[in-house]
Amino acid sequence: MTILKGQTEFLMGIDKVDQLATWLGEHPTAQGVAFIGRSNVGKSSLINAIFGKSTARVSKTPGRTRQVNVFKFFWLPEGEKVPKEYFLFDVPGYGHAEVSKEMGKNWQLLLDTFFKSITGKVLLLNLQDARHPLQDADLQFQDYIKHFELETYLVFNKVDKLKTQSERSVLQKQMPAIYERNKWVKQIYFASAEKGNNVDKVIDGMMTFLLRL
Ligand SMILES: Nc1nc2c(ncn2[C@@H]2O[C@H](COP(=O)(O)OP(=O)(O)OP(=O)(O)O)[C@@H](O)[C@H]2O)c(=O)[nH]1
Ligand SMILES: [Mg+2]
Repeated sequence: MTILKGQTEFLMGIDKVDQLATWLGEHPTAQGVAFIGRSNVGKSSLINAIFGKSTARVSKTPGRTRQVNVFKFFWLPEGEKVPKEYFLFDVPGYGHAEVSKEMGKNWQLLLDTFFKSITGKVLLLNLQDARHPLQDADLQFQDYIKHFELETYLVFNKVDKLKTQSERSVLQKQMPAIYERNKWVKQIYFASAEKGNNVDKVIDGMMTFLLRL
């Protein structure tokens, strides 16, 4: 069971609500995965770790790409000869303090359009920063996204940045609250897109979801 790395294809970046609605209307049965999370949390990095180097652009300037990026990826289930085709969505998230009100409104409409139309056939991978779990923007996003009843996995990324014992124990202490607050999500991972920790586990989780479709 493998994702055919290096064969993931960028299709388009969509920043207009009409265009997104049209695309979704033309792909009513789109299956796949969507990555969403605060700007700079490591969505593109995790996508690259899973789908092959330089699939998505990794930026050091947060919040530049305010569009839903659509990719196509291929996956060869065990025992099959022909790869299956799925969609991958890189959705640069919420928490851009610096954007204008107008841009913010358009963005909210894009998100509404997207989450309303993707069916139970798209798995949501919500990334958060392992150093700062349960931030306001993340909690607000979760309160919003819960209502769409999409299957959601939570990935706490950048665990490699927890270098000292005391940094790690801060996270340990928050564990009960993290699990309590996130009872509604299907899986919780602690990973590093950069160093590779638990990326294989995230891939396994994705596969389990796709196999069930
Ligand atoms: N140490 C460490 N750095 C990471 C990790 N994941 C991402 N980064 C770094 O964090 C920065 C942002 O990563 P991106 O993958 O561009 O983040 P993004 O969520 O796609 O950001 P936007 O596209 O702006 O929403 C880059 O400098 C990455 O190298 C990680 O697991 N560990
Ligand atoms: Mg990105």
